[in-house]
Amino acid sequence: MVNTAVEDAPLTSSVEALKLASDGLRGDLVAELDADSAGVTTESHQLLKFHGIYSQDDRDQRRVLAAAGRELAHIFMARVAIPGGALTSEQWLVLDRIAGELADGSIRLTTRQAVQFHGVAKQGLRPLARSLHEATMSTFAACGDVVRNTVMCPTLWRDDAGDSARLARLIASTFKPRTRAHWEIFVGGELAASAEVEHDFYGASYLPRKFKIAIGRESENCVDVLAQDLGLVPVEHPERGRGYTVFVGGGLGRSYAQEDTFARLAEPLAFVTGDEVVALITAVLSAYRDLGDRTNRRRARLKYVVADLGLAAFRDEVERRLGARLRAPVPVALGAADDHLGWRENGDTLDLGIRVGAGRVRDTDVSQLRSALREIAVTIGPGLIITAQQDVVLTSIPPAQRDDVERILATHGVLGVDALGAVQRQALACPALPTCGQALAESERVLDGVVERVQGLADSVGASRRPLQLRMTGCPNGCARPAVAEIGVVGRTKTSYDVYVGGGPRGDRLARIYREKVKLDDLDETLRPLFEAWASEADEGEAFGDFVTRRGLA
Ligand code: SRM
Ligand code: SF4
Repeated sequence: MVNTAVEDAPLTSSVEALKLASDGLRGDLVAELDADSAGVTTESHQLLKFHGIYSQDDRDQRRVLAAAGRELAHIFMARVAIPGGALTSEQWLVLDRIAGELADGSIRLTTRQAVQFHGVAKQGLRPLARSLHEATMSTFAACGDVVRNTVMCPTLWRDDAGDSARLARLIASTFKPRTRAHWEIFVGGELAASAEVEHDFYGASYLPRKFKIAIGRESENCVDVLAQDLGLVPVEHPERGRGYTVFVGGGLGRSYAQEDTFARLAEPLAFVTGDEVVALITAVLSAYRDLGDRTNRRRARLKYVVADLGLAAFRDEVERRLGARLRAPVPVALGAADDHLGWRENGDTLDLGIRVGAGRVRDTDVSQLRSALREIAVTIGPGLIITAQQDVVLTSIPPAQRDDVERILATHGVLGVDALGAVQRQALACPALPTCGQALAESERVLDGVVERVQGLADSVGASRRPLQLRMTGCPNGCARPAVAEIGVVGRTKTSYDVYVGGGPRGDRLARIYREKVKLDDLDETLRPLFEAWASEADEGEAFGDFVTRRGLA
């Protein structure tokens, strides 16, 4: 069957059957990639996700093509998993080349520190995978019912005696599926003589759904650690010393079509030492593998298992699988997220965080960020860390080269942090139209206008420079994490959005619905009463989300 609707199959049982019958995620992918057609079947669409690839269509062209009775404009999105978002300049240059030669000319930094390529043709998927492979990168398992890209606060790459950095890499390697299908199919490796045995924690049908892990800092929660299936925060235990408080059961997606779906913050489960983390995650995964809902993909995430069982019963389940009692978690009080922008000292060198609007690195008439980063990578060669705010931090720049970096950015029209408006500085948006098959409304493409509107509102009440978190998505799946933002603008219909307020800079509180079905043209007037009250009545330095929550305005 040719895939015309690129959404998930409504019934999991079909996806579950597909996984079981896929021969280690192989299915018919070889034949499908070899075929002349531009798209793939529904079955291959599902399997490709495990390989980090989404079959999509250009939705800007959908209506015209359908009216003309023509086939959809098939394109593919490929997501590269990058643990903790860390890349070398050499790797960045490979991504840059792929963007130019095989994709739509852009590199899309994601809210999980990964990279996406949009607009890839089917024939480009194998060359793309080979180029990545040569630079020790891959799209494999960046999507699908597996452990996704591990997110980590950028500063943990250098602080924390390297413990968390080692852990991020260990988690990424330990929880990669074992099947060699990706290398056979995309990279041109040998066909495996016999099907390999998958990890115990996956089994042949993998997980009920995706599973997300982040390592965050207590002092500043830039990764939204409570929005994860499993979050880790480095802490000091009074008797056991260094280790992690582990949180479980977070997730932000919701479905309008299913009322018993909801956003949820993760709860503290236990304290573990660094060398106990992998065993604990394995036990959590095994509980999720067996208890997660495999009949309804919309309600299949770990958060529903934890919510339905209750944390205490879930802890019992994990202990049983671990064969040991869990220690009580060390309490964590999360601090406001740092955006990691601007120049920062890093030992004898410097880091520079650069704002990337909606994570889209490309060249436009206004600014040529892609060219600028390419020139910096070639001439200076810093490390790069993608942040969970869709931005990039250039690391380990010798102080003597600071001026060179600034000159390259300025000649390419890339704004320094001081030139950014307060709303612009933190705003996030998901890709939505024209690539996302689930988008109900625009997001990334209208972000600049929405930022301008909300900044104008802040200016008009005298709150110009006060930090403010605005996050926007084209549907309630919540890919830019609006559910924990101070202001969340979430696509409801083609032309209207639900407006949430009251999340906070610490990511420790869910936003609440404020107004439904708001037109973007009315957004500033809809928010005006809250802004006026904030400007005149808030305590010194009180964040917008904290204020509207304290005053019961949300
Ligand atoms: Fe997401 C599905 C983009 C982070 C919740 N997400 C999608 C898909 C693949 C659409 C689809 O299924 O057809 C989007 C691709 C659109 C495109 O054209 O590129 C998409 N999600 C993104 C990215 C690129 C948004 C961004 O602006 O950066 C992020 C990629 C992350 C990565 O690198 O792995 C992204 N998605 C998130 C987050 C935030 C996070 O993880 O920190 C969430 C909310 C947290 C959570 O998972 O609860 C999120 N995405 C979803 C959901 C709802 C899942 C749920 O169980 O509730 C879907 C829908 C689904 O899985 O069926 C979804
Ligand atoms: Fe697509 Fe945005 Fe919805 Fe995510 S939140 S599924 S990117 S429209």
